[in-house]
Amino acid sequence: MQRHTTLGEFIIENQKDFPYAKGELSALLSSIRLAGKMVNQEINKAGLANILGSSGDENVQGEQQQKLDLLANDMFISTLRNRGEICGLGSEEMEDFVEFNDEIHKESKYVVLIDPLDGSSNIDVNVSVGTIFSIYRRVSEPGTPVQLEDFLQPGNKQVAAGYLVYGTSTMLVYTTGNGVNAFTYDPGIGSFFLSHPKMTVKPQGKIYSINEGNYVHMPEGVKQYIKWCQELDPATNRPLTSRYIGSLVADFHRNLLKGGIYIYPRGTKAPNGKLRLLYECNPMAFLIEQAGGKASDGFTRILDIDPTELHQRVPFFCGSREMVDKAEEFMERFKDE
Ligand code: AHM
Ligand code: MG
Repeated sequence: MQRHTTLGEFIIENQKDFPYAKGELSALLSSIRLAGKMVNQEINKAGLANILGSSGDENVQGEQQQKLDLLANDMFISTLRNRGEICGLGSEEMEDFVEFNDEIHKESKYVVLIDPLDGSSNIDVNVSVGTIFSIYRRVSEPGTPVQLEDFLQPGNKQVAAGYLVYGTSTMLVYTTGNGVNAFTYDPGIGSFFLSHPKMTVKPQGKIYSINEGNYVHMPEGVKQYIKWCQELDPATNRPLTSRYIGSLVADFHRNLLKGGIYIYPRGTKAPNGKLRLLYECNPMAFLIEQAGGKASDGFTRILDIDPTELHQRVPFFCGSREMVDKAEEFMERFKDE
């Protein structure tokens, strides 16, 4: 019988990649796995459990919060609070970061940033959603209260990042800076198994993913890039294919597997686009670079941006390297229009 590696085994086996770590990062990844399983269970029965729909509240960014947004947020916070690996957490669903200051968190070295339920407008229609996470070592002294500066670190300082995609199957995909590995959940057994080791993204794919409903508000460089995608590719005699789910995790996951580019540009009404740097773009940028791809804001590498706010937004171009290069070429050429 073929031997399948579980996520738990994989995390332990790879602990040696962190010469300074004493197992806290491994334990933290295990806690994220646990919270992900709990969220997965809720999502699977969402249509039955009266947890679909809006909660009636808005988050700090003025977006409607879905009941499941809040449930997922609570599950991640309580799971991570119950264990001692982190000293604080920032989330899309909360204006300020939370500090974990009980005895067990006193010496914790890590902070987490999450989007607990990305693409949540897709839940009610049974379309894939996800959870995105990003992990940093704190820069302030352990034993003192966690600070905003612990969260406002550039993406190139992430020690790990990943996502769960709750799709036709549930998967956990993560990197600790040593390649990207993906694990598929077997609900019968209750474990994630390594299904996609050492993932790489094609340098050039056939898919472009962008909300074209925003076309008239897009920068000229993006409009011109879309036109370029729609021209016939001499190799295939077809234009590129447009695919847009509206869940970043699901669009990213498909493009990672098949090759493609995801773009959420700035618009006339959204000068920095929609996506948030710290818990959406940075983790995805870390993953795509680890898979051999590229992520930028159209001009600058995402991972080199110095954040100034917890919920900072940034235009996002992410995916196959040559496709992002080409999109940047158009951005540069039309930057004054
Ligand atoms: P969310 O975190 O509130 O769900 O918002 C982020 C989502 C992304 O998953 C997705 O790519 C994007 O918003 C879709 O936005 P739009 O509907 O404007 O295309
Ligand atoms: Mg999101």
